[in-house]
This record gives sequence, C-alpha cells and structure tokens, in this order.
Amino acid sequence: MGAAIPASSVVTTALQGDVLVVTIDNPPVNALGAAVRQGLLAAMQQAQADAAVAAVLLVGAGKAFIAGADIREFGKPPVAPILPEVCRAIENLNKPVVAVLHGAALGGGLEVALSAHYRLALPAATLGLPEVNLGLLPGSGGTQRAPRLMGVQAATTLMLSGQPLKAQAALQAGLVDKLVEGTDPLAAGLAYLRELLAANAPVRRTRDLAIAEPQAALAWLDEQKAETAKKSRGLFSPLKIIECVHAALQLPFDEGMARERALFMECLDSPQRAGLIHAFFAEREVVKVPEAQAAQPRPVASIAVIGGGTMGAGIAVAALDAGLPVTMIERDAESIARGRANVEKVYNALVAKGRMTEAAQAAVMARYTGSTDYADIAQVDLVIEAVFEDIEVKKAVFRELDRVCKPGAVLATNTSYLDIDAIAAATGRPQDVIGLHFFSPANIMKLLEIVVPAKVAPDVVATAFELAKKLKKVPVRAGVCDGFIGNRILAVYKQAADYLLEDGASPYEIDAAVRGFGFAMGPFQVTDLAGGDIGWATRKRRAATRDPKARYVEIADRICERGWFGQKTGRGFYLYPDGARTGQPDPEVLAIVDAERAKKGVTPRSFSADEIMRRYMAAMVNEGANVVHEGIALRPLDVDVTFVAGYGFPRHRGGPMKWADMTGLDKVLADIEAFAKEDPLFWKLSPLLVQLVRAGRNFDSLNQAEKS
Ligand code: 3H9
Repeated sequence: MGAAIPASSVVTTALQGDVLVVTIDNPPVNALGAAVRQGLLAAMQQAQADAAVAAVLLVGAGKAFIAGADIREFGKPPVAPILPEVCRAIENLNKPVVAVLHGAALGGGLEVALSAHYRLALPAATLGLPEVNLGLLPGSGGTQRAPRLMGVQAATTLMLSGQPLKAQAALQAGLVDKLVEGTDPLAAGLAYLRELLAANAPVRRTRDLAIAEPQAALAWLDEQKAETAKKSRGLFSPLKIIECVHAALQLPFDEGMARERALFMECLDSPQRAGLIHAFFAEREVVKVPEAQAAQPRPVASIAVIGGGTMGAGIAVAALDAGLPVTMIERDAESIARGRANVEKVYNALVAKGRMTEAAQAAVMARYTGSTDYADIAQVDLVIEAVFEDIEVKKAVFRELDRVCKPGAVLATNTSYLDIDAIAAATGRPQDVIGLHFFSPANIMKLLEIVVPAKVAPDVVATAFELAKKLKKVPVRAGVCDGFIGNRILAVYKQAADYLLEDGASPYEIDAAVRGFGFAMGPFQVTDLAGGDIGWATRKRRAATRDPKARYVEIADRICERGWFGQKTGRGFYLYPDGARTGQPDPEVLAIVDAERAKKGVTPRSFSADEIMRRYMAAMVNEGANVVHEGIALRPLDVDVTFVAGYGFPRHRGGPMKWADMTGLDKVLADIEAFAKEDPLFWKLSPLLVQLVRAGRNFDSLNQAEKS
C-alpha cells in the first residue's frame, strides 16, 4: 500500500464522535469499481492513521450495501488496488470494523462484509455469493472466509447455488452477528457500534477462525465434487469453487487466498465467463426499447384471458401469481369448467408438494372468474387472446373485443406466427393491439416476445414491457413476421437438422451433439416432447406455398403417418416404453430414415459432433442475422436473450450471436459458403453477416451502437 490514494466521491468518510463512517455511494448498486476500491483503501488508511478514530462503520448509500465487483470491468485490464487487497486492509485494521447490510450484499460486496470484524443486518438485506452465475467464483476471500464463518457445507451450498440468503437465514447460518428491525442502516449501525465499543469488543478477524469439523467437511466435499461434476454439465466454475474450499480446509489462510486468486483468474479468462456476463447484461438491455423509453405505460389492474386451453390457463396463472384479478372467457359452461380445472391443476400440484397452503390457493382462486359473456370484461385494462391458432377465429375474437372493451384497453394476441397487423385491422382500434407471445408452460417459461405491429401506440408497447416485469418475464421486442424472432429462427435450424438426418446423421447422433453443446435436449427430443403432430399440421398447411425447388425432408411425415407423435403416444423419434419420459433409440425409426435416404438417392455419410454443430449453429446464426437485418429484432442481443430465455440455449455461451462473435464471424461465413456449394437455395448468406465480416466488425458492435 505505498502511494497515497486520492480521495474519491464514491466513498466518503465522516467522523461521528470516534466512529469513522465510511459510505459507499456508487449508484445504482454500489458496485466495487476502481474508484470505490481506491476510496475504501484510502478510508482504511485514514482510520489507521487517525488517533481520533476508535472504530469504523461501513455503510452503503441507496438501496444496496454493495452488489459486488463492477461486472463491466471484467475482461478489461485490472486497475489497482484489486479487491482482495482492499479486503485485507479492512480485515487487518487494528480498530473494530462493522459492516451494516440493508439491501444487496452480494459477491464482492459480501466479501467486503466478511472482511469486517462484525456484521449487522437489517431485515431487507440479502446476502449471497452469486459469482457462479457469471462463470466466476468468489475471488476476494469469499471461498476462504465463508467456510470459516458458516461451515463448509453451508458455504459451499451458498457458492454453488448462487442463491442469496435473506437476513434471518444469514443470521442462523452465522454469516451475520445480529439482525435488527429498521430501515436506516446508518442509525442501526452506529447504535450497534456503540454497544460493541461499550463492551470493549475486540478486533475479530475471520481469517483467524478455525473451520469446524475439518475431517468430516473434507469427506463431504469429496462427495460434492462427484455430484457437482454431474450436475454442472460442463460448467467450469463450480468445480473450481470446490477446489477453493479444499484449499480453505487444507492450507493456511494466505496460501488459500493465493489459490483462490489463481482459480479466479482462470474463471475470468474462460469463455463461459464472457458468455454468462453477456447474458446478464443482455437481459437488462432488452427492456430498453424506444417505445418504453418514450411513453408511459397505461395502468393495468385487471386482466382477461380469452381461451382456457393449456396456453390460456398458463397465462392466467402467470397473471394470478403476479397478484392480478383474471377473468377467463370461454365458449360454454363445459369449456369454462375445463379452463378452471387447467388453472387449478397448477395450484393443486403446488399444494400436493407442500409449496402452497390450501388457504393460499383459495385466496388466489378468489381472484379468478370464468365467464361466457364478453360483457364481463368490458372494464378490464388488458386482454390476452389465446384461442385456436387460426386467423379467422382470432379476427372474430378481436371484433368482439373491439365491440365490448372500454376505450384504451390493451388488446393482445398470443399468436405464435399469424399476422398481427391483419388481426389489428379487424378492429377499429389498431393502436391498442399488440402481440404477447408466451411460451408453454406460460407460468414457468421466462421468455415473452412482445410483438409490435405497425399501428400500435407507443404507450401500449410500454404497457406490455411493464406487464412483463410484473409477471417476472424476460421480454423481447419483436417485429411482425412469420414466427417472429424465436420460431422463425427455429424453423431454419430445425431444417438444417433434418438435412443432416437425411444426409447421414442419426436423430440420436444429432441430439447427442446438441446436448454436448449444452442444450438440455436435442431437436428430435423436443419434437417428441411437444408432439410430432403439431409440426406435421404446420407442414401440411404450408405445403401449398412451399418452394417446389426447395429441399424437403419427409422423414418426420413418415413417422407421423404411423401415429407416432412422441412421448404422448409412446413412440416418436424415440421409444417410450411404459410411459417412460426418457426415450430409447428405435431401430424402426432408423429403418424409416434409411428407406427415405434410398428413395432420394442419398448415400449416407458420417458427421462428427463438431460437423453437426457447425451446420446447426451456422443456420441459427445466419437466420439470426436476417432477423436483425430486417429489424425484426432490435439488436443481436435480443436474439441472444430470446434463445437463452425461451429455447434452452446454453446460457454460458451467451446466445447464438454471442457464440458467433466468440467463434469469429469470418469462420461462420466461410462455413456457410462451403455448405452453400451443396445446397445454395438453403444456405443463402445473410447480407448483415457479409457486411460485418467485410467491415471487420462483430454482432456486439451493433449492440454497443444501439446503446450510444
Ligand atoms: C464479484 O463480485 C466478483 C468478486 O467475488 C471478486 C472480484 C475480484 N456491476 O439488476 P438491476 C447494474 S462478481 C455493474 O436491473 P435490480 C445493472 O446492469 C459480481 N453493474 O436491478 C443495471 O444497469 P442498467 C457478483 C451492475 O434492482 C443496474 O445495475 N454480484 C452490477 O433488479 C440495476 O440492476 C452479482 O452478481 C454489478 N455488479 O437488482 C450481483 N449489478 O440500469 C449482480 C447490477 O444500466 N446484480 N448492475 O441496466 C444483481 O443481481 C442485481 O443487479 C441486484 C439488483 C440484485 C443487485
């Protein structure tokens, strides 16, 4: 710590009697950027040097204590002092240091608190080490100090889950010393410090504590290692966290810290860190759309859902869970009963699992009304239509809504691919009509595509984004086209998978390659889960408009013709004997595939997992580029969020466009050019991809350009 450190505006100090109050004030969440680290270190030097200081109180201004390291700094050259050094200075101070936690104390923020000698929490505090969610590990002593304070098992679980603890749980776990009522951290902190000083409380360094029952802890940790390797499915940092805790058990504190630092740097350098941090920021950028920034949302205090099928019921549950009253409209008494049963089924399952009480279920269902009469929704603020996917049926519903709904009500359709401009045109108020495309099960899946037709008013778009927040969804703005962002791109890479199948890869090889990349399921498993009949119906509907020159793979049709629709019929691309949920390869399917290849005159060739993924991803990225180029997605990051939140794309790869950036756009382009030699009609380079490669730019440059 040699050179003098400049005073900073983000960390201020003030003497209150003999207590030096050190306030971290770096909105919005007091992240530990370089200036904060410098300020904290300077404050410790000041406290050490000033004889008038008897003790130090660390307090966060605003809503958080400290939400962690400044994530924006990762990947850039480090600026001194690094956080472990700041934490060491706090811990080494010869005067008692108290941290008072009133909001988020996360990651490096909690590590600062663990370096203090005493910790006080207010009820709203949340304490966690969520670094694993960013591909990292706690890198400022968290892996060494948390086990000393709360034991190996609780600390490891905290770090591997990334889930924060509420104040009460943190108190029980030994992470904080005291919990007091109140909302004023400064007053509470000063009162606590006074108590400590009155009692002559000593400096108490976490580093000096011994870890409880080290032998048992070591044995438990070894078990966790195998378990974690299985559960983390290729994730890099969870096993590194275990290694750090091992070091905490087996090495002196300073050596443990050195080990933690080395492993932290490995995580920092990993592509998974880059992917996960991209996903973190992208999820926060997607809400920044022009309409939501320009207009105020309309108030939404009540909702109607038209249609009580699986989708309508899921949407109703999502709205009920957000505390809204819901009226569901159905055709007749029988359909109302079915819709209500679909909603109740969700809550019954929660009650059965002990995750909801019957009284809570009754309270939620009291906000739910079923009706056959559109007049009952005349006063609702927002309507979501979820009826059969047929444009004429939907137009009829919207004409009815136009007739009954109050002026200014938002009229939304949950269509997956129909033309929302045409649906809006069926009403006399197209400015109020918008697409809200939920994903099934709608009460669980995070993604909500907000589809913006030509004539919609900006405040209706803003209302949709506000609703998404209330429903705890991840909203992505999409333009009108067949399939919007997600299903449009899916159709293309599914086609690439079908071509691979006909050219020589088995469905099982393709699914395994896709799982190996990090998806939970491959495309043929997804078809079996969703029901093969759904895609079959779409293909039949589109047969008349299909380009006769385009390659069409009939294998899925052959399978559907046999009534093999996947899990629900016991067989599809896989066999599901006795209602099994995991499929087994089916030799008869392979025979069908062989027969189709023979019919088309295809001599099957083999594809490695890498070759499969190159085609699969190239198709996804190329169509993603088209979607951005046409303005269907605002930015590449909107495509990324769509796939991570709605299509099982591995979060640690950031999304398809981030994957392409990390792979190199020139490489993706060269692949597409090579594939185009076999099938130029399918493999048409996206103009945006060509432009970017020519300019030596990547997709992220478009994300950044939109920000400025
Ligand atoms: C770490 O600490 C590593 C150390 O162990 C070792 C170091 C050596 N940095 O989420 P919100 C921004 S790793 C920079 O919408 P909320 C966020 O982008 C870190 N910026 O609010 C957004 O900006 P904008 C471990 C950050 O109230 C704004 O703050 N910590 C950071 O819904 C508001 O965020 C974490 O992983 C940050 N650390 O939720 C915690 N955090 O307005 C990450 C937020 O421009 N953060 N921003 O879009 C969170 O979980 C939530 O932000 C939090 C607040 C719960 C705190």
